[in-house]
Amino acid sequence: MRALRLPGWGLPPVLTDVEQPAPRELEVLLRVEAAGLCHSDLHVLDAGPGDMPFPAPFTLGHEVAGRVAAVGSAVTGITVGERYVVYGPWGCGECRRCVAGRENYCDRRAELPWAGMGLGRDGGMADYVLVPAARHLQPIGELDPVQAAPLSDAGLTPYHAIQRCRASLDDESTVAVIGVGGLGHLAIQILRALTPSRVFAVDVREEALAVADRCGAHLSTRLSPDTGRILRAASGGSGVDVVLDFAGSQSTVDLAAAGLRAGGDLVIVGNGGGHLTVRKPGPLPPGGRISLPFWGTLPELAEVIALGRSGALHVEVERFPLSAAHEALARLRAGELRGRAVLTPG
Ligand code: FEH
Ligand code: ZN
Ligand code: ZN
Repeated sequence: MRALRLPGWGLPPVLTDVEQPAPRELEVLLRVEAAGLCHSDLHVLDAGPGDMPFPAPFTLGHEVAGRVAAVGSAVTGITVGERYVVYGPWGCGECRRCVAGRENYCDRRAELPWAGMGLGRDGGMADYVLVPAARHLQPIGELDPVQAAPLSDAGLTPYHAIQRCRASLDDESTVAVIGVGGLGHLAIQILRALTPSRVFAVDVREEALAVADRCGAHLSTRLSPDTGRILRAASGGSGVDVVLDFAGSQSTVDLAAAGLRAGGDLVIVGNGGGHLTVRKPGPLPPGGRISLPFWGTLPELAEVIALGRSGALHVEVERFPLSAAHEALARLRAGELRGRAVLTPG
């Protein structure tokens, strides 16, 4: 089978032929129909030896959907030929967090030689992917796998971030979404579907702001030195109640802190490396809370897929055959993609 592999840290990815795995005991083999690209794939490709807490080589791809091709001898409840999306943050499977379906916060994460599917373990930018356990599969029914795959990361990550502050969002609340890419455009849709809050979108690209408008943002504004003032004015002078920063760069973290309302939530999702001094008094308002959410939980993936199947979420997708994976990565790196790039091996 074909697979896009990271052959070693600091080396370019290669599309190569590898042996097709056979599922044993509790494993499930999925024929991949869609594998999304993520900025984290670029972080992995740019990492040098020791930068990531897991070894190379491995096959990339942590945002995957497809049909079950075969099951191991001990698998129950999974139907060959049925379509599923894969929950990607595979944990140890035994600690209290994993047993509760919160494998994204596995208590033994530091001991594991992987961070998840396509992150130290072979992922789904390939013709087939081996899934370690049936619990990692969520049925998608009639949902297009090209829509479902991005929901397992670009959808699940903002959903999880929003769930953590959703209780405070009422019809007088305001939420700023900074970065309207693969995750940001779905964050806007999730906020509009699940909360009465007003949503303000910020990005550097005009075409991304047009996507934000299509996704239901009440205001979309281009990132500039004036953005903090614009957000504060749009929120009636108090500042915004929640900032979801999908870039996590120094400029966006600084903007987020400056535009946050007293008692507000600053949620840093992007891995852009921006940092903030947390001190009293300091750049954050009184009562300000910071969270650094990572991916999402198994139950939340089922909720996101249900939202997708209800028609409440539409993923802006650019499709590429697996053979064009390098072109897709180059377009992602150049910031030229509209929405999410999805490889379709079939
Ligand atoms: C994956 C690996 C490491 C950091 C962040 C991520 C996200 O793309 C997962 O949603
Ligand atoms: Zn990702
Ligand atoms: Zn665990």
